[in-house]
Amino acid sequence: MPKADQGCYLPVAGVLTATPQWHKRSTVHAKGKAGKGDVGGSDTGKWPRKCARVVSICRPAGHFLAWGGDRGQLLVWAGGASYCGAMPRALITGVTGQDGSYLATLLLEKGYEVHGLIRRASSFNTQRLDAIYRDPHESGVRFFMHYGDLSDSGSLVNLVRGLEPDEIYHLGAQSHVKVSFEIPEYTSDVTGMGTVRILEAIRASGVQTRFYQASSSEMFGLSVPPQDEATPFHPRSPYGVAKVFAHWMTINYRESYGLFASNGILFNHESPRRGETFVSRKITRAVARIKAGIQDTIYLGNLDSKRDWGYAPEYVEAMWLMLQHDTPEDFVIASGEAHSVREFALRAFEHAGLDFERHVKIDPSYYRPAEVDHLRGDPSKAFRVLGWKPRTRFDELIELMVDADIKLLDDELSGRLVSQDRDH
Ligand code: NAP
Ligand code: G4F
Repeated sequence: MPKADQGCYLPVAGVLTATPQWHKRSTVHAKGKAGKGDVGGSDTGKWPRKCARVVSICRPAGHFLAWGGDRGQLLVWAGGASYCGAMPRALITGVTGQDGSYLATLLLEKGYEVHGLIRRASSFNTQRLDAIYRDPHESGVRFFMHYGDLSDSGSLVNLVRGLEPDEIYHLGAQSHVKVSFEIPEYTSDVTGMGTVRILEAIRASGVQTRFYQASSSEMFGLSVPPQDEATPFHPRSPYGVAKVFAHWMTINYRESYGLFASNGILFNHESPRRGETFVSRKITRAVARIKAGIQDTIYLGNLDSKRDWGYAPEYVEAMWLMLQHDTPEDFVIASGEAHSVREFALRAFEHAGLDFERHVKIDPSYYRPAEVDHLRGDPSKAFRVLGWKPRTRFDELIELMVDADIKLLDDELSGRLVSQDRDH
């Protein structure tokens, strides 16, 4: 599939000290003054830029477009007298999920052409993408969706081969821990084998791409906090076991075939787009409903487990940074703080002026056969190497989620659109 033309960038005066190899992504070092037409540029007007990544090289050799930048902005250099520009292309599995929808938005803002894998459902499953979806018949569209399934190798091979993406973000999974105890075989297939199917699609097609695997803090399970990249795994659920398998498969393809493949070991991250049956969103939705007088009680399971909670839009920035790094590596992405489910609920009720004790009841059916008691990540490596830092803290996260659910409910009520809760 030909790449969409990104338009014309004016060449920038500068020297590229490394010779990019057209068949491989390379790191180039740029030196010199920013020229006219520079869309990046530093505060001083010089190119301090350590490196940029070559994303597209046009033959004859020597003409290329490089981009990158330490603040995530698009920097463009033209090597040689002329160049052709092709925008970077990304494929996202799980694009309809919480993270996929934020990542698609981020990549579009960065100038990518974005392709998302969606699975067939009997009703629309693309609500989280409403803000970025445009009819593909219109001109200038840069976001596309393709049917496929992580259990279907053929669809994955065809997509990778047909699109030749520069970057693949593999976020698709059966991602609910409690549900994974009820459907362990399916979870292993989609969450574990799904990763192998994509890795094999990359290998079989020979497409030069960078691969991101959505690994999880759930892999640490019983390991004592704080958990970092060197902490041993001890998963406690079929989901956690499947993620450990996928994590090691990603490393294996990196070591065996030289694939640029990185694992992001992300701790819990939430947002107003979080699935309604994860505990954070279940609580903030219930708070909104209790406040509006259409619900009285919320039933929860284990209130004592502790999680390291962050804000999803910031966590997808880390995914992107990992694939812009010079080398494929694994990174823990976390806030570094842990709070109990009880603290989360107390703060959410308090923010809405409601009494936690009056409205929260325990239902043991939400307990898990094996629990992960305490997750707290140490994200020092991501701070140091990627320059990534979380910005939204625990209280702020809860407040923004409660406020968003109150607003959403107001909107639904005014349109008489209140839907039924279907919790697991
Ligand atoms: P999510 O909201 O549950 O989204 C999961 C995505 O996977 C959805 O788009 C879903 O499609 C898709 N999917 C599920 N089964 C599929 C299949 N058989 N074929 C194709 N697509 C399928 O998850 P998330 O919170 O965005 O998390 C993204 C990834 O990060 C997941 O791999 C998750 O395990 C991992 N992770 C999440 C966290 C976190 O705290 N959020 C932390 C660590 C790791 P539908 O919309 O059709 O269901
Ligand atoms: O919100 P949760 O379901 O998230 P959990 O199990 O930590 O998994 C999430 O984070 C992982 C990263 O660590 C991801 F890999 C995974 O995909 C997912 O996004 O549960 C959080 C805690 C658990 O200890 C659970 O037992 O909340 C406790 N909990 C208490 N009552 C409940 C409930 N969880 C849910 N879902 N529903 C309850 O009523």
